[in-house]
Amino acid sequence: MQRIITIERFIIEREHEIPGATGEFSKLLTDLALASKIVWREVSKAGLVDIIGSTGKVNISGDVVQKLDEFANEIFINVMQKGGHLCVMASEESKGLIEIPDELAKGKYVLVFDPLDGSSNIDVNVSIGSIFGIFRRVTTSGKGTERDILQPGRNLVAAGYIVYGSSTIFVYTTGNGVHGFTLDPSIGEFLLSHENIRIPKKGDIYSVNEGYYERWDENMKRFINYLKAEDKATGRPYKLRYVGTLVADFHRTLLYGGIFMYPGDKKNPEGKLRLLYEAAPLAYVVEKAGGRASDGFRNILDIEPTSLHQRTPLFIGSEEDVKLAEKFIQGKAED
Ligand code: P6P
Repeated sequence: MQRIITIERFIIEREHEIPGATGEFSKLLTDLALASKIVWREVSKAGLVDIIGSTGKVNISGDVVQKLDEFANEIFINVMQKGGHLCVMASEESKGLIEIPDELAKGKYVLVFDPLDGSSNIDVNVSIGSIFGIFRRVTTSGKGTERDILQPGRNLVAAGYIVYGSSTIFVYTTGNGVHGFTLDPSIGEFLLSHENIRIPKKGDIYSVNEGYYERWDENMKRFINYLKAEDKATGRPYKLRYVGTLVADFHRTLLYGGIFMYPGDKKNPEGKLRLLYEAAPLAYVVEKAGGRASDGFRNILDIEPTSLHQRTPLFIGSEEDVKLAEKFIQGKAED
């Protein structure tokens, strides 16, 4: 019988691998697992209680806020601020910095997160998810500031995501391998199910919203046409898979290989996805699994954020597929 390891046990056993880590870092990760279990509980019964449907409000991204969005945001803030490990947070659902209340202890870490990604899919029972990234603070004491938040993904010390789907899985890395834990609802525990995930160097699946084809520039169109062309020697045509929830499309890409894309276009030159709490944490995960993430020209992890909610084009997945996308996007590829 395979050894049953809970995420808490796994984190403690691996604590020694993180340079300078104290128990504080492990507790931060286990708090995230707790927060995601509470979100899962509401997401899994969303169809049963009057939590479905929109609040009618609009968040900073201009998306209509679903009640579950607000609930998830409040849960992550509530659970994470009490742990005493953070000096400041930032969330897709919160316009500005999320300060730690004066009466609560502050720590040396910073949390950036998207509490519920894919909220437009909530009402049709399609997988949704949460994304998080953890930095060490750069200021020395007191309340955290924007300087602590606006760090490039290269500075992350941990990142991960949760997919609330046919099963619920918590995937994270602290730089030493990428590990997945599947929730056993009967005991309310995340159990190790995917140790040391490695993304294939090349895949045969592409994931993009082709509905925007006419908005793309010629290089992007050429790349998609290249992937769809018949050529056995290079494993083409690729298959198209697109859920419409970043976390679900990314998780499939991480396990099966291939490439997920949300490019800029004529209407949205920077695309739709957010750098700080969507692209950068997933870029950190994919790189630790042997993959690559780019905005078409630069590694996502090297981009210095200048504002909390700034967007970035995103090409993420198997190293060979992302590098080929970059060649097309930069106009350097032969068809
Ligand atoms: P489109 C969900 O609303 C989201 O923010 C991401 O999870 C997803 O990848 C993207 O938007 C889908 O956007 O324009 O294809 O509907």
